[in-house]
Amino acid sequence: EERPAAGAVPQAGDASLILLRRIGVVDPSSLDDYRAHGGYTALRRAFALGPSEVIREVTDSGLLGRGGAAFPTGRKWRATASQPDGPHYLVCNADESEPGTFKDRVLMEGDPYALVEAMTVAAYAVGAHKGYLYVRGEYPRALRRMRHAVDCARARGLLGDDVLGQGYAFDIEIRRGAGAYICGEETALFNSIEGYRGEPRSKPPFPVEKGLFGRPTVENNVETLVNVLPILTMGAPAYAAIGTPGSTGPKLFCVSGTVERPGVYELPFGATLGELLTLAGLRENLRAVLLGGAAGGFVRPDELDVPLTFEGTREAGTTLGSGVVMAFDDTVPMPRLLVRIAEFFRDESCGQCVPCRVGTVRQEEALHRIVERTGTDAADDIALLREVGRAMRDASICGLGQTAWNAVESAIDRLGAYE
Ligand code: L3W
Ligand code: SF4
Repeated sequence: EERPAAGAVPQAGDASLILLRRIGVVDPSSLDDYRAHGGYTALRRAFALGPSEVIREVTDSGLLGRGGAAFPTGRKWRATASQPDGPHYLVCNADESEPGTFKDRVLMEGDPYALVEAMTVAAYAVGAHKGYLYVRGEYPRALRRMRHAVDCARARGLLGDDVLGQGYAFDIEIRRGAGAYICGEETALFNSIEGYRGEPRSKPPFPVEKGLFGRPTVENNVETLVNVLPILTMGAPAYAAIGTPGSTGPKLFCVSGTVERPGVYELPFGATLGELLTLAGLRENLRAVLLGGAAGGFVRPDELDVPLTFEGTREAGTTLGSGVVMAFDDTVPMPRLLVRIAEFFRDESCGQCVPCRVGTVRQEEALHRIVERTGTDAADDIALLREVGRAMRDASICGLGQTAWNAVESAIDRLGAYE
């Protein structure tokens, strides 16, 4: 089996890495190699602590969800574990589809047993005996490696009726997505697993109460779960000392666009955008950086000192999202780029609610008109974009519609995209 795509992890082999430390180092097909590189020490510690103490460690670590919304993981686990009526489920969201996001692919391709172990820890903590891993359909290599890892773990008693001989039953079923961005929304993902159309449900009730098959469910992103391993092996205080008080631990950043060395980078929270881009080989004539993906926002070249934390990017008027950092130099035509983002949202809207179904079409039309008029008087269309954008943000059912205007708005207000 091949190693991860060349160049996917420019820091590969760096001993100071935490989340990426085994990537490009271990043989991703070998359970023995995983164990030889520290695998399964976290699960042993989890069994020694017991479920409630595992949740306490995760809470004390300050871990926030890495899928984009930064919800406290410990709170989510505690809320699920405290639901009296089971069965409880664990779902790992590996439907990584945000444009410019490719960190979970690298984790699954390069260190698949880490995710199997992390899912087992999470399931044990919340009392789930069944876990689903929902892998993006366009990730065939990740899917293959995860399937192999799950099968080997089961064959060696690390999944199944008696995990590690500790009397705890847990198994993982892998599901493959079929190409819809919206199935990464947590409740659309439940519908997809249950065999229904991938349409988001209204929240509340939150999945911690009524999730998969209407049962208490923890759904976490791949990177979120993988963080639980160092939290258990190094202990919550040591983990929480990494990063900033508001954003603890290490973070993966997906750097793409006009840089010399695109790829997945690991840095502690709090490094600045400029530091990250310097590592990735910033080119001259930088025009803008998109943070947080299509649902995120742009920052200007004079804002590279923004700290890469959830709170720092929020203060700067954007979002860290799932860790997308897309650089654009001045050869990239910004109005065309915005049309492309609008096309994406129009295409991926599930159509269930009017603000998003109609709003994403109107947004794309207005942006097309602006491009076709090659810059002459765009004021009316910009006013329309603001009105439609407000309606989408306020009235859409889910994050797709609520964020579909973010990047366009920031390009207009911060970059002066049509001036
Ligand atoms: C219990 C409460 N649980 C919230 C849970 C909720 C969910 C999590 C976050 O994602 C982001 C957006 C983009 N009791 C709770 C509760 N929860 N209140 O916390 O919930 P929420 O609603 O804030 O966000 P969300 O809809 O899960 C929206 C990002 O996702 N995005 C795309 C991401 C793409 C990727 C990828 O490709 N890997 O992640 C698009 O919008 O950043 O901020 O679990 O149940 N009171
Ligand atoms: Fe579907 Fe868009 Fe409504 Fe979300 S906001 S439920 S994607 S139509």
